[in-house]
Amino acid sequence: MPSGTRTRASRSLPGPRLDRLYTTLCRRNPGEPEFQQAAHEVLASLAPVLEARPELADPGLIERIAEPERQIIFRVPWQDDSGVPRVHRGFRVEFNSALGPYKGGLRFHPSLNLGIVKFLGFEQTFKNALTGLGIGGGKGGSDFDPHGRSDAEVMRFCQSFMTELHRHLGEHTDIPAGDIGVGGREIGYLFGQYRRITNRWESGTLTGKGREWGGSELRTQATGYGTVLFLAEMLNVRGESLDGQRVTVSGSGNVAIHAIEKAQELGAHVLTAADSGGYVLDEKGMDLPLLKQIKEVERGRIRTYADRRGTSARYVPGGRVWDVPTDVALPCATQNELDAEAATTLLAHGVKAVAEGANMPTTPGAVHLLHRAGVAFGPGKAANAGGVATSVLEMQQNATRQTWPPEETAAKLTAVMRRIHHTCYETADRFGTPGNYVTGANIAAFERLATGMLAQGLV
Ligand code: NDP
Ligand code: 2IT
Repeated sequence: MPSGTRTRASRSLPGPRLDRLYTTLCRRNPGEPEFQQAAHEVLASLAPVLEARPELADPGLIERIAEPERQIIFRVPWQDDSGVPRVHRGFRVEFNSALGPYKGGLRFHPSLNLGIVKFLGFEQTFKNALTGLGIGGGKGGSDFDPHGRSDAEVMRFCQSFMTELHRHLGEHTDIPAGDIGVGGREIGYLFGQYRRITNRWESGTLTGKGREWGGSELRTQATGYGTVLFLAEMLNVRGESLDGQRVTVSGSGNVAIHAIEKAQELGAHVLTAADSGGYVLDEKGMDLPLLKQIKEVERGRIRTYADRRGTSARYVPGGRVWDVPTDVALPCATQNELDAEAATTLLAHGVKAVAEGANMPTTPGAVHLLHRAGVAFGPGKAANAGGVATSVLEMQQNATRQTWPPEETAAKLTAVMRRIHHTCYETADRFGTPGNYVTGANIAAFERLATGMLAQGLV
């Protein structure tokens, strides 16, 4: 399991007022280290903007930004293939709707709990604000584990999950999508149940749908592609490109596979992929058709890749891809997977850039080391925003009953990633932290969110 979450006691924020806010937040959200960590990172970025724009420095405002508007927890009863009754817990945290309807993915993973959903919803709120699009933030999911379950079991689970969740959704209210453990198959079952219960073809209520029934071109690829497009922008600022660079990727799910695809398209030599069991290192570069066959078609494990690939690849059980010498690291699996020890190893090998395909995969200690060493670091709320931005393209097509061709969607995705990069870069510069995409992303998102909330009477 990922490690490296720093304890609350080891952190302090600039300024006694922010410090007090953080202390209160920890007291009111006990036992939720990921949520505390995500909130800390944002609060620690805000001092320059609160000083420069006193109209946004209302402590009540920041307190409200850190408090979800609504938290829904529900029972999900279902039956497995042997007829055994099972029960799991469902969550939807509707975090902030100042800028648009709640928008964010659903995660099915046994580790999921309320604190993790809150961290993801909080990150999503800032990510969505940063896109400049009209979407608020939310997140949800369940502690159900789809690994090893039959299609029929996954279907029954999804139907039960939606039987409760549907009453909270709507194209103007709350629009889920996928995340870990939730891909095209699950979105299909969820949408089918939503349609059955409501008797409405309300395609704008879920994104990540199949292209034949309301989905958008490129939504499946968008998060991984977008992460690499953001990375290319960061390298470009430094007079470099991806061509010929060695890249290591963690994970082998939706985000990882499409990050590998885009990185290879731009000339990179991608060396690794991983899952929770270990990683593969392929000296010849990852064979993407083989990887897709194993992970997407067969829903198999990454060790099978080494079995089938031949001598260029080996499987390292229990290992971490960050031990492999690389120019660029792309964490695309889960939170806190790249810790200070891993960052130290990456730096010893001369890493130049890290872009987060996953949400908060890099621990605060690792981010600090990378920044101090001058490595280009793209935080998830900026680098992986291409997924949710393409969800908005899907919603736009649903609202107008249109289907755009792939080139049009691709051009819009490229444009949004460039714009997000520019916003982060320019904001970091403007607030005296040049090259720091973390402060740039947090301040730019905060400015938009705070302005919207204040104008609406802080509700
Ligand atoms: P998938 O379920 O498709 O893939 C997840 C991958 O990460 C799998 O290879 C999985 O391995 C691995 N993984 C999951 N949990 C752990 C863990 N605790 N330790 C080690 N490996 C783990 O999910 P996605 O690719 O969609 O999501 C990956 C990340 O990207 C997440 O952080 C998600 O929040 C983020 N993200 C996703 C977006 C999307 O559009 N899907 C958009 C933006 C961000 P295994 O199969 O062994 O569990
Ligand atoms: O973390 C994320 O941005 C997602 N899981 C995608 C959210 C979305 O609504 O497309």
